[in-house]
Amino acid sequence: EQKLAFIDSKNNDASEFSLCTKDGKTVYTAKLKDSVTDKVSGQSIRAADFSDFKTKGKYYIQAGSEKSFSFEIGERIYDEFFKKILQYFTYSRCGEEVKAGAWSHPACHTTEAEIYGSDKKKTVIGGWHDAGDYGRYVVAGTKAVMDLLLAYDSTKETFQDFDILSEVRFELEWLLQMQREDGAVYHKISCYNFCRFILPNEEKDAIVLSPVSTAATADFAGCLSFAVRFFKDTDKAFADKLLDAALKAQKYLDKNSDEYYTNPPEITTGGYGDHDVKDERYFALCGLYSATKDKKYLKAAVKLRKKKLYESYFWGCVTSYGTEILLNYSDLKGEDKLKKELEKAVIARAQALCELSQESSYRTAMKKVHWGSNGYVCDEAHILLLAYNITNEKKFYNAALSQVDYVLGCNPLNVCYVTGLGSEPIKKPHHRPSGAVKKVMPGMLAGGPSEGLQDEVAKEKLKGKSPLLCYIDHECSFSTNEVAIYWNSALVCAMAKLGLV
Ligand code: G3I
Ligand code: 9MR
Ligand code: ZN
Repeated sequence: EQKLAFIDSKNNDASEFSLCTKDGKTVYTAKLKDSVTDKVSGQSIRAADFSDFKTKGKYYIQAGSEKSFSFEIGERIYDEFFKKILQYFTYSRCGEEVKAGAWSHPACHTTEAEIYGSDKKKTVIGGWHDAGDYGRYVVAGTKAVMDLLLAYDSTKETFQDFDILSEVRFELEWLLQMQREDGAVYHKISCYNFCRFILPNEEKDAIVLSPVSTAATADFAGCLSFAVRFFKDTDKAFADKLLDAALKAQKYLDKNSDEYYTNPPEITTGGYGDHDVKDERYFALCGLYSATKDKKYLKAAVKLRKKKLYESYFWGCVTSYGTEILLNYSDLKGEDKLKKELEKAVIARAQALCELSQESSYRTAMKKVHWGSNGYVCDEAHILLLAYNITNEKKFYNAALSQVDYVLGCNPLNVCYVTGLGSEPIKKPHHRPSGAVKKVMPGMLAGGPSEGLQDEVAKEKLKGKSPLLCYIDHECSFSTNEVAIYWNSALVCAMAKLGLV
């Protein structure tokens, strides 16, 4: 297994490094790799490669006068850590009492929701709160469900002591309530505005169902049709409900042109706007083909591909959920040309990511560092692992591993971006339950650096810094220090597919 550490050669002219046991005994020495300088870190970094050292134990790296945090080499070292990352979903449940230690609260958001633009109301209960806020967004929730189902399917034994299918079902039961009678899906449900840093049951403002959107309706169709396979043997009635809802959503999509979501003036919670929904429509068709084997969906999906879809798992560009469904969960007998085209597209994207990672000082696979960059690199790891699954080429696996290493500590700030874990844990995430009780909930992946400086604190404190340094552990920096269910789910998926858990 690849094992790398990173030394900033600006402050350290050592040419070699040592691996030392806790009591200071050197067990391995090697030369440092040549330095690499890139745009995102702006630093000149040398890698310490100790991949061929295999003895289990606790160690630290010494290079010149610099000493790393201690770390462990061994089997299943992430198990406890992984449980906390999964627990975040259960602790984020809306609409029911949550027993979560310091973050426990009675049921929240159980009042009827107003349907925006009408005088009607609808009761919609459940689902996970999105992130540091208490909104529930279909685009975000369906991504999180897809990541968790794909993680579960890649290493079922990993989830022996966490009932991931029940957790996912909790979100699916909520999603089913987000569908309008005509098959369209409401974009989100939230209060009209973000609340202060209070516990969710203390948010008593009116709740509103926002207008429907093509992105939400298509993500809904793709996600629910894919979920059918996980429930059809254990609860056929529920699986049928999922499929019926997905088919109804697809009928709406077939009959209606694109409806892009933007917040009406009275609603100021999160947007998840998206003005290119070809990828969502493609994802929906792939899910329905997989669930029904009806070639009309495959034909329509192939037609959409001709518009040059970009392989990605990002919340705003979900092509690869569709591609992965076709490659790994669909009957492609007699479709060799299509299969080759899909594989070629995935491998081309992964090859570019591999090269980008090799040229990056911390092996990160990103040119720009946007809001949610930590979730983004985990999504890129997912593409690399899909390519590894196709080609069995270790370079894809290693590049994916580097993305997880980066969010867990191999970064210019030497910080583990998951709350409550690592040698220097995050102290002030933008997360209302943690802020309300003044205790940080563990297991949440922070969004991480964002060069756009899109909150007041970032503007004030991070101006002029290199992109990977544009992070601040400050409760008000929502553009760098918020947490989100679909960043956690992307990390769960990458770690599971890497076989780390
Ligand atoms: O894609 C463009 C890129 O082409 C352009 O170069 C760049 C310039 O800054 O912007 C990019 O768009 C960014 C977009 O995310 C896609 O990455 C926007 O700047 C950026 O503002 C946008 O951030 C989103 C943020 O909401 C604000 O809309 C995050 O992805 C998204 O994760 C975040 O989601 C919020 C919810 O709204 C509310 N709940 C919390 C959640 C997490 O913070
Ligand atoms: O808490 C909100 C966070 O979930 C969103 O991602 C972010 C951007 O939409 O907005 C946060 O809410 C802030 C609002 O945008 C501006 N006033 C302060 C709010 C709390 O930080
Ligand atoms: Zn709630």
